[in-house]
Amino acid sequence: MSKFRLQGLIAATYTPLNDNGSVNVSPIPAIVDLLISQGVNGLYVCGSTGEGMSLTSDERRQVSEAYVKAAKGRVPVIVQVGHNSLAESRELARHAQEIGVDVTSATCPSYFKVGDVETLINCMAEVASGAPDLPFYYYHIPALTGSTLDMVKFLELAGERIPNLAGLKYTDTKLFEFQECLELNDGQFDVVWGCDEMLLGALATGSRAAIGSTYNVAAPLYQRIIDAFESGQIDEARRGQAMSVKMIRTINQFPFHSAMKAILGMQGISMGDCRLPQGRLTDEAVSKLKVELESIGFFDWSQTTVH
Ligand code: MN9
Repeated sequence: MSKFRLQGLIAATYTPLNDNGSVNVSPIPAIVDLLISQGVNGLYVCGSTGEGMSLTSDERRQVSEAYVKAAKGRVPVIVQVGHNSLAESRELARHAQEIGVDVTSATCPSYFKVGDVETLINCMAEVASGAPDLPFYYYHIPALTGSTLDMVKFLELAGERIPNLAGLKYTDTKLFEFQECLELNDGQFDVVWGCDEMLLGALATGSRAAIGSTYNVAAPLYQRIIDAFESGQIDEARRGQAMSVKMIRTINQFPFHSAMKAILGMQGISMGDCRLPQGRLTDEAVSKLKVELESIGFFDWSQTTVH
């Protein structure tokens, strides 16, 4: 595969739902315009953030189509197609390629755990072959899949077996492993950082792109961290990262993505609740979240005003 590279901040997008829990694609064009106006450089659709695993395959196709249409080629759209059924996953990848998605990505099966690198390669080869013309990123998220395999070994061996393997979405906190993956074979692979609260550490380690949920609500804060880091203002970058850590600690008191959807609501985008098993926040919890976010100045620094 040619050296495909993602760049900058990529929002792991949310899936808007109606009050009755059905998918509501109507706000997606406004969501995409807002994200782009806030400096977001790409969209990662139907991942953990987008509740991909809680949607039916038809809904996943519907949501992917809506994001591709809304992006209008302005930023790359990456669709997450992981599934416990590899046949279903491959079919979602095929659909993604058909509708003009730019990149596919997938978690590994997680009900039956993937116990060795060879098996992981066999699984991902099957999925990636559904969209052979698109770059493919394995979505490494051991906290959710339970698959804690060595990613350096995976890349070393998978590069030969998966022709369209571009790299990883790396959602773990092992900066040393992230660095090794980035530097493997003179930078053969694109390795995208997935832990928003450690973005600065990832930048110091060589990260060029990051995919995350909190870029939906505070992209300008993260852009300031990147700008400060790139211009050598490390104290300023650290101050920005500390604000992100505080924000995420505040949100983490609640079921995380349910709280994030409530925050998007406070910012003017009606997202509905999360599906079970994540569910909704009580009205009391939403009020508490708002008060605590106000107390850290979140609404002053999280977004830039667009005229
Ligand atoms: O994939 C996200 N991970 C999950 C990215 O949703 C499990 C992250 O962006 C986190 O939400 C974020 C906050 O912990 O780092």
